Amino acid sequence: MERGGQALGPTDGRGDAMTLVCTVLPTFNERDNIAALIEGILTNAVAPHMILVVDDSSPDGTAEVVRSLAARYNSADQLRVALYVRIGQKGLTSAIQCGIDFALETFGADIVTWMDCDLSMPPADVARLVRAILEEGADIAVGSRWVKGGADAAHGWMARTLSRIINSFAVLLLGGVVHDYTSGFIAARAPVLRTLRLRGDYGEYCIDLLARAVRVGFVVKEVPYICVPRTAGESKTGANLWDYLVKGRKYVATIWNLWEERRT
Ligand SMILES: Nc1nc2c(ncn2[C@@H]2O[C@H](COP(=O)(O)OP(=O)(O)OP(=O)(O)O)[C@@H](O)[C@H]2O)c(=O)[nH]1
Ligand SMILES: [Mg+2]
Repeated sequence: MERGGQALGPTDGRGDAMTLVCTVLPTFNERDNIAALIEGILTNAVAPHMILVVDDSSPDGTAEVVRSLAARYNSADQLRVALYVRIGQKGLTSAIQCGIDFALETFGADIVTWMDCDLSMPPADVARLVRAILEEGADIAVGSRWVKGGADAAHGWMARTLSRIINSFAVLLLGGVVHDYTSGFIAARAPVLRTLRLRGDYGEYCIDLLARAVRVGFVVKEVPYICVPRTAGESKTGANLWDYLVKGRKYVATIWNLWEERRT
C-alpha cells in the first residue's frame, strides 16, 4: 500500500469519530479518467471520504497519475487517496474484494462504495448513494439505470436490450427489490461486506451480492442514475454480439443458481 509513493501504515481519512466512507476504484488502463473521477468524488463528499485505487499494474501509467494525486491530497495526519498495485493478478471482482478488505481492515471504513473508473458512473452520484445509507436507512444503495429517473445513455440498443432482458429475468426469479442487478455502482455498510464476500469473475458478482443481501434481510435501496458513455480509454468488455452473449450466459447461469439455492 502506498501513499504518495511512500509505504503506508494503518491510518485513515477521518480526523474524528465520524462515519468514514471509502470508495474502492478498480483500474486497468484508466490513466485519462482516474484524476477527474477521484476529484469529482472527493469534491462532492458528504462525509469524511477517502479513495483506494486497486490497480492491476496498468501499463498505461494509471498508478503514476494516482501517485501524483495522492501527493496533492494527503497530509501527515489525513489520508484521502491511497493506491494498491497488484502484481501478477487480474480480475475485476477480486480487485474490488481486495479493496473492500483494505477499506474495512486497514482503514476502518464504515461505508464502502465502488464503481467503474471510465466516468460512465458520474462521480457526483457517489454522494447520492452514501446519502441513501446515511439518511434513508439503506444497508446497500445501488445505482440503478432501470428505475424511474435512471437511464443508460452509454450503450447501444443491443447491449441495452440484453441488459433489460437479463435484469427482467433476475427480477422474475430473485425479486423486484432491485431492478439493476448488474449495476456495479454500489455503496454498502461495513456489516454487509463482513457478512457477504464477492463471488464470481466479472459483473455476475453484483447479481450474486444483491440477491444474497436481500435474502439475508439487509435493506437494499435503488438510486436512479444516468450511465454516460466512456470518452477516454478502452472498454474491457467487447462490444460485439458474441462478447455480450458470452457475458450474458454467465449472468443467466448466476441468476438460475441463486434461484435454485433459494428453493432448496
Ligand atoms: N483492477 C482491475 N480493474 C479492472 C479489470 N478489468 C476491468 N477493470 C476495471 O473495471 C471497470 C469496468 O471496466 P469497463 O472497461 O468500464 O468495462 P464494462 O463497464 O464492463 O464495459 P462498458 O460497458 O463498455 O463500460 C473499469 O474501472 C476498469 O478499469 C481488472 O482486471 N483489474
Ligand atoms: Mg464501464
